Amino acid sequence: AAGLAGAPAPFDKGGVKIALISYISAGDFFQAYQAGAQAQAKALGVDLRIFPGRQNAAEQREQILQAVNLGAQAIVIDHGLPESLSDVVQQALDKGIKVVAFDVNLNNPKIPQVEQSDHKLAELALDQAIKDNGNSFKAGYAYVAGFAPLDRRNEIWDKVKAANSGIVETARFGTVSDTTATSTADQAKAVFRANPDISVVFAPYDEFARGVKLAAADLGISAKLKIYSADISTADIQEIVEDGSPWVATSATNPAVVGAVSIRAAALQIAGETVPHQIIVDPVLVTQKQLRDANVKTIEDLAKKIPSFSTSSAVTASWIPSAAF
Ligand code: SR1
Repeated sequence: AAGLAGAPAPFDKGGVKIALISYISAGDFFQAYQAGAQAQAKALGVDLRIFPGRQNAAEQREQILQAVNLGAQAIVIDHGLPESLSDVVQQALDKGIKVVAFDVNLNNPKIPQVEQSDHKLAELALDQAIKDNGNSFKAGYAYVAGFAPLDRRNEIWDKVKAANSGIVETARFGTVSDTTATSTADQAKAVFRANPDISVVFAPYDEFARGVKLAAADLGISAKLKIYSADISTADIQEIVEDGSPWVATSATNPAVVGAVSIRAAALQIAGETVPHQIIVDPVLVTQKQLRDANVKTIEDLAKKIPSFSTSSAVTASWIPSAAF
């Protein structure tokens, strides 16, 4: 494999292998995250092996062992259940393999943690919800405990409810699976039928928001509902700007940037450089009005309007070429 001119060893000679092991692969966020990781790996001349996730903890453990056996110099772990990972991750570390965690708390000082500033992400969406609806409304809340980003967003939801006694969480629902949006839609329909006074839904994962939007459309209640979410993709933008869409705001990073940052954190460690323990990619708030007013139809259009959306200064080095995506 060709080396990268001017880069430190082993990148100068090429042939570096990194494994990306996901817990979830379905959905726009995870596909864009993987595409960003792949683009950054290509720019670095890295052989990136992507192990698709199927929400299966046993399979993810097995994949970590496979990555160790195939000679990966670093492993990026994208989501997962910490309790099922710590021993196999320790085996990788013991063999000198570098590990990076994205959105899974592996609680190990040797493992840098990449996240999207989930607190800020939830704050941006909920500030907008209060701006639009005041601080007294009945809310539906889509949440599944045990996923680090959702748990961090939940901390802010709890704070907002505690600070605003008029915001009442009337129902909580949500499913994370290979059919998150449609399963969440089925749950949301039952929730809306039982609680016709819900006017706001906080759905801080785009697959949840799609499910809630689908349920509202099926029940014919889109006009009396407002959905606030996290994440963004081209398909999400189309659903947000559509006539009569109740999905009025989302706060998001560019997942491709987060993927690229994860690979850079792995590459820097392989090169023997120091990486901060916590690596944060900041989100921005995107409203339906902004998208409609600026005629934004795709992620690429959005990146042109908000240049900071396509880059992150986290974990860079002069020898690391930028990723093209
Ligand atoms: C089930 S966890 C889903 C979240 O992971 C990433 O942090 C995305 O932002 C998504 O909302």
